[in-house]
Order: sequence, then C-alpha cells, then structure tokens
Amino acid sequence: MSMREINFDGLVGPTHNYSGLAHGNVASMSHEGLVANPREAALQGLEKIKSLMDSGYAQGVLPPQQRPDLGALRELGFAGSDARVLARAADEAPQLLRAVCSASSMWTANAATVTPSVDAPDGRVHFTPANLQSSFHRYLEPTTTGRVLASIFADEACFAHHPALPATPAFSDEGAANHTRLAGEHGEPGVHLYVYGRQAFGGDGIAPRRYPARQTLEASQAVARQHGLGDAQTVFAQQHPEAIDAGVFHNDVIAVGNGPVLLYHERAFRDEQGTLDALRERMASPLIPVRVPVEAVSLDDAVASYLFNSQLLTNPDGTMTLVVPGECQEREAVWRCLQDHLLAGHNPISEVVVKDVKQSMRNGGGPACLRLRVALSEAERAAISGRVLLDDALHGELVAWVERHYRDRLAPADLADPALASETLTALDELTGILRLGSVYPFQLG
Ligand code: SUG
Repeated sequence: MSMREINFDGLVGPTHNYSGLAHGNVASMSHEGLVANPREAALQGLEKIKSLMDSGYAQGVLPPQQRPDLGALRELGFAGSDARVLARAADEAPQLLRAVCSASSMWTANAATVTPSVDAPDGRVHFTPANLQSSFHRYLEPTTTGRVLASIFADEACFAHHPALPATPAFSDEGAANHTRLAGEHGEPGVHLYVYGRQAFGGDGIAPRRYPARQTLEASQAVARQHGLGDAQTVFAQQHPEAIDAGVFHNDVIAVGNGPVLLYHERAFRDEQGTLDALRERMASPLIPVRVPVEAVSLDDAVASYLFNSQLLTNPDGTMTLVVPGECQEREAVWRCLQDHLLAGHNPISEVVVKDVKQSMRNGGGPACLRLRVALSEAERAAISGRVLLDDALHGELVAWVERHYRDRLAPADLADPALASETLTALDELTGILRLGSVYPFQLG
C-alpha cells in the first residue's frame, strides 16, 4: 500500500492581526498592537506550500474560518444589526471583539488529531477536532473545523469523524501539535506519542507555574481511545514544565518527529529516558533520536527561533529535509546547531530549507503550526472531496484571490470596521467555490 503524507496548510484569513490573545505564547504576547499585513501573511503561507509542492511534497489546503464571529458575539448578548453588534463590542468589550476576529484557524496543527488507517482497527482514517477550550478565541474553531474536515474527508468507507472532546479543562485538547506518529516509514504500523502538560485527575501535581499547560493526559487518552489505539501503539509523556514556563505552549515548539526520527530538545520531556524507552519498546523499526542539548540551544533560543517548529519531510531516497523559519538564521547558536549538530550528525536530516513566515511567527506560529499532517493511501487520496490538493492552477487562483480581497494593513482598531466583516464574507464565499467545498460557514448555512 503506498502511503503518503499530505500536509494540509491553513490558509491565513483576511482578519489576521496582532491582538496578544495567547497567554503563554511569547510571540503573541510581545507583538500585541502591531499593525499586521493579512495579505502578506496569506502570500507567505502560499509561497511556502508552493515551493514544497515544487520540491515534490504533497500539499493540501484548509480554508480559514468566518471572522469576525458575529454569532459568538450575539450569543454573548450583543444584539442588533451587524454594524451595531461590532460597535457595541468595540465599545463595551474590546477584548471580546479581538477574540472573535482572530485568524487563529491558520494553525492547522491545532485543528485536529489524525490517525492513519494503517493503525486503526477498522482500517479507516480517524479525525478528532481539537476542542481548543483553553482560550476563547480558539474555542470558536472546532465546530467549523469539524464541518470542513467532514466535507473534505466525506467518504465513510475511508474516513471516521469523532466529536471534539468535552470543552472543559480536564479534557483540554490542542490536537496534532501534541501528537507525533513514529514509524519506520509512513506505510508501517506506527507508535503514537502524545505529549501532555498536566494531569487533570490525580497525578503528582508537578506542572508549570508561570504559564498554562494546554493539553491534559486525560484528553490525549480519550483521543487515542476514540481512534481505537491500544497500549502497544501509544506512549503518553509529560512535557517538561520548565519548557512550558519558557513559552513552549505546545510540544511542537520543542520537538518534531517524522518516520523513525524524533528531533527534540533536552528539556522537551519531563522523563526523557523513560519516553525514549517506551517508544523503543513499541516500535517495529529502530527509533532515531536526535537530541539537542541545552548547551547547544537554550530554551529561550528554541522559543525565539522556533527551531523545533520545523517540518521534517521524507525524501524519496530516505533522507529528510528540515523546513525551518527564517528566525533560525537570526540566532547564531541555532544556526550553528543546524549546521554542526543536525546536518553534520549521524541522522537522516540532509538538508535545511528556510522559509519566511514572519507574519504568522509574530503570533507564535511557525512552519509546522501551519500544517496538519494526514497520511493517506492512494485509494484514500482518491476519496478526498473538494479541490483541496494543491497544484499550479489552484495555487495561482488562491494567490489571485488573496490579492483581490485582502488588506495589506490591519491594526486592532480596524477590527470594528463593518466593511472588514463584509469583505471577509465575500472572500470566503468565493473561496468555497474555488475549493468546491459546499456550504461550511455559518453565513452559508443560514
Ligand atoms: O494558540 N497563537 C496561536 C499559535 C498556535 C501555534 N500552533 C502550534 N504551535 N501548533 C496559539 O497560541 C495568537 C493570536 C493572537 O494573539 O491574536 C494565537 O492564538
């Protein structure tokens, strides 16, 4: 069976802005109030996926969400015309207006957790949208995410969709950003590494003190259960509390795995050796750990550069390419580590590709945050609905669509502009036509 990983990148929405909404995400907190450039943000994302497609990697896209989410404001008691709802929210609760305008669905590593069919007992690909209950602006995503995934992966013979977990702190779930599948190659049965920040029920109480732990053990276990994974296929590891307190709000800011390779920072896991041992015990092929010690890259450098928020991609000859954000070039220790430790080391990483996703990075989203990995067989690829697999024609249409509809300047004060809301609806309505998705947005469902 020819399994292939497809990276589904989130298209950056027209309301991309810097509102400082994410507590514990150092970039988001420090760039609050900056003027954003949504057009540049979307084009940077499209350039990344075009160049990866040109290099032979399979690429898909997921649409942005409807923002501002006026439905959410109405549920919170703001009534009247759309313009009135926006004006009142801007006046009485500006923090709520900012939350309902966030373009955070671009970070599709948080959209869902996905289990390939080769690992699931029923032989289907399983999806659970992340409940993202740890922040209000992200909690608004899962309903539409579930609808979009169900519309693309509609064929019930191939795909199974589960409900998001109960949106309560005990089941706080942030999706694939805390999930890594390791296997000799994509078609081989895999071992699933779930990394959590805290335990809700019981545990020894060791958890971060400064910033919130967004993923719970109980959430990770529930997702594994939904997907039918057993003990022999799963490892649950606690994230190092020090890492979270340094700004590592998801595991994908401190570790990345692909195939048999696990690239990780010394402080990624609370029990480093125990985690590696548990993986080795379960994997059919030898694990290839690539450890970056704290002397080579400090936690602060890791967070500032997003070295570990890289995409690790398999090449046809078995080597791997690491796609890193431009910020890695700006930190000497990180750049040196890439050259001397990673490229020169005994591991399959043979190439480093630098991508500029600065607009997203300023909100704490690197190359790996922007994509959801879905490993599919040929038959499953053929069963995809809609026009979401990237080719030159689709890329060209998406670039033209962004250039037609997106602003090149958006400050938090612009979010109350009713014209922004109507521009966004026009753009999204056109986008569902381009992607042939049918009706997925609240404004289309009536
Ligand atoms: O949830 N930023 C996102 C970044 C998510 C990155 N994803 C992964 N690491 N997989 C977050 O913290 C900031 C939005 C703002 O401030 O407007 C934000 O939500």
